[in-house]
Amino acid sequence: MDKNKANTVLNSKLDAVTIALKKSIKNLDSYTHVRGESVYVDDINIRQGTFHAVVFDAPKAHGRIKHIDYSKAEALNGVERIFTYKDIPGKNEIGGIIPDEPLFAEHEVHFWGMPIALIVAESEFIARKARQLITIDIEELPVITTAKEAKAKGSFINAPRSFSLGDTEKAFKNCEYIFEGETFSNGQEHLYIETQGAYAEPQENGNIKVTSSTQGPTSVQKTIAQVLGVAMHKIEVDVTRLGGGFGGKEDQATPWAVMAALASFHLKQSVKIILNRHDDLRMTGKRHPYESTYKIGLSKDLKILAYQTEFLQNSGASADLSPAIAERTLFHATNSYYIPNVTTKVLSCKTNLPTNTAFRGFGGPQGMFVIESAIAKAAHEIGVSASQIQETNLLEENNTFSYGQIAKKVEAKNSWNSAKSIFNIEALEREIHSYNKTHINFKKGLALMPITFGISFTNTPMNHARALVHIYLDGSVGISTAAVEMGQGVNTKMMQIAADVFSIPIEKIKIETTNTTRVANTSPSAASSTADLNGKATLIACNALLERLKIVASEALETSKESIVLKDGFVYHNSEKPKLTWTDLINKAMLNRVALTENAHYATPDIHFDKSTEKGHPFAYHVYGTAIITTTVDCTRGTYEFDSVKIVHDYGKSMSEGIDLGQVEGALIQGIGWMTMEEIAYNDEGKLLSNALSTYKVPDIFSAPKRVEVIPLETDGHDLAILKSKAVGEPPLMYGIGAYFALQNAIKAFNPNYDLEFHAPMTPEKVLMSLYKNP
Ligand code: LUZ
Ligand code: MOS
Repeated sequence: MDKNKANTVLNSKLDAVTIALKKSIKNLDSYTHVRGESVYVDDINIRQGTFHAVVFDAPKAHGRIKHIDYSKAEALNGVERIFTYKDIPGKNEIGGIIPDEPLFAEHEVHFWGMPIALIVAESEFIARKARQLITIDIEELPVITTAKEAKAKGSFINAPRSFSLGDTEKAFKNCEYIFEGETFSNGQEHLYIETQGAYAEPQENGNIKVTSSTQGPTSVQKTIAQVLGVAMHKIEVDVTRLGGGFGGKEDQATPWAVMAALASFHLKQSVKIILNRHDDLRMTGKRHPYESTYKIGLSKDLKILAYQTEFLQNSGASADLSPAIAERTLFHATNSYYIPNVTTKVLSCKTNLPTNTAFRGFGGPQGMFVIESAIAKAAHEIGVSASQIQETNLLEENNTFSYGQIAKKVEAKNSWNSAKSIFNIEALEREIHSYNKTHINFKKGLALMPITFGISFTNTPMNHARALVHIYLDGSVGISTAAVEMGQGVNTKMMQIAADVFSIPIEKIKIETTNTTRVANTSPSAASSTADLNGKATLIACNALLERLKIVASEALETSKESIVLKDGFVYHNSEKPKLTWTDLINKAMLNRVALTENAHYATPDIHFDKSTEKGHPFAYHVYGTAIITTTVDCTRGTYEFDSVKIVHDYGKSMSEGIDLGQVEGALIQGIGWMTMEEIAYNDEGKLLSNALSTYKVPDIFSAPKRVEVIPLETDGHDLAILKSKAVGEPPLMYGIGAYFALQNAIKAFNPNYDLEFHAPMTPEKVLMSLYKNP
């Protein structure tokens, strides 16, 4: 190579290094996405002879199975076999927290869409045809679709939970104002673009490899082993990436993978199952709808002295993650506010809906909607703006949360005040005021939405991760962790970490698939904690390798380890011109028989929680922020637009600004969708009516706010966040809650008789009714 060319190559490499460490890096998956080369489960090259499977599910929400006739379906040409609970060699049980969920219904069905059998055929088309030939006779039983009904009938998943702080009863006696009310927030469909699916391939000795679109490879592995009655080491689960998860694949990717594995186990053939959109919508659970009651008490100067709630969680037919989600509702019941006297209670109500599950925020948003409703109600009745009450009660340093954690490095007021000043709230309010004065058929509304979200799995034992890092002979690096890439950019963050530690171009780093044989016993990619947990493990592994390599370099250069610096692909000794490149160093290490592989474990320090007292320190840290949302309502039609959302968000010190901004924007719009337009509907028989994208509206670019501005809050981050870059996956979803209250304020500007209702989503239909409602 001539010198010029070498220099060009060197320069381009240095550029790459700089870009890796610059925070402006793109999600590196976007290149294959754009080229259509990213591989999802349905894109895997399948083996010859692979069978295709379709699920036969309950056509009623509750009943006893009297008879099922599979004979016509079995006789169809191309149908290989139909599997039911009778074919399960191990346990017909897939519940993760509580063992209350069969893989296949045995004698009763508990929701419309509950899996009963798996039809395996030469093609998906034939399997679907066969499904139509199955007849079933069900003796119907009473159907419960709402949490309230379930409560009335004593139908629960588990025992209620309750958090308390101070003395709520006594505090209410000292309140100037007390308000009580009811709220409802509906469920939400995950609508991951890639539907649920899995591909199982038999290996020698009865081992099975399963490729799954799951956030939790270990739960898939564990559950397959349990259902098949085999050891976990016989099951290998591999995940390349997901086309979205949003919590919908934290637990509910499991049944399909188990079914594929079960069929593969019996047939000794590969089996693939991909739910089509209709099947996915009907068979899988969603965000939990909540029916809640609140009582809020304030002093004359608007301090919230007491707050009491009862949350009724509509858990659906079985537990799944409902108990953990219920818990997070309690953790976030007071959002960004300090309330000295709190009593919150949550009941997980068992109904005949598909088992509801994790969804971005994990019960937190449901809890936060209730306190924001209570504040809006109080403000309306007292005749002040909600923001006055919000501002008066924002968390401060060393305040105690109802669960005993002392708030530290609190940014609630900082983000609130920053948002107000950066975005000139007075001017905004004046603008809206004068607009509303001069317009009759259009009204604008504004709301502020502060957020405080705790980072860590609330179940302390889940907060751990491992990373396996190999440096290959040529200096390239391969990293395996438990992190599942689902569009959130976690792989890019892992690459940045390694590129940063080794100071080599990001192109030298590869993130391997998430695989249970390389990284075992993992927690799911969830709780916004994936980059923190897996990133910390990666950091520890890379640093250990770096220390080892520095010794190799110091020996080669005959100097002390401390004077060695690896920078931009070179080994520097003091400030001398480098004699060794990164690759030379790796070669030297190899010749010296130094291990170029490291396996590291990370467990979040300092966290704990005692369920017997409901007190502890469950979160590594909190994420804060404040959004200002403005809307314009067309008061003739009830339709609306969001003019702007202006956010000051606490990223800590973002390590990947582009990726994190993408997370904030996506979460915000998902939150607005939940609060304003996504309306899940079941009929009284428990049949899903919003069963297609024609009847279930998700936000598109036209319903996105006209303007979204996100300003990073100036802070120094947190040591328990990866490279001080705080978790960003879930918290910004809750900015969307402000959309509900902005709409409500616009309605109030039009209809002075409007008596506030807290019943989300605030669809255009509901807006229209509210505009013309007289109590
Ligand atoms: N999943 C989980 C989560 O198992 N525990 C959690 O605390 C959690 N939080 C948010 C999202 N998923
Ligand atoms: Mo989750 S709601 O899978 O972080």
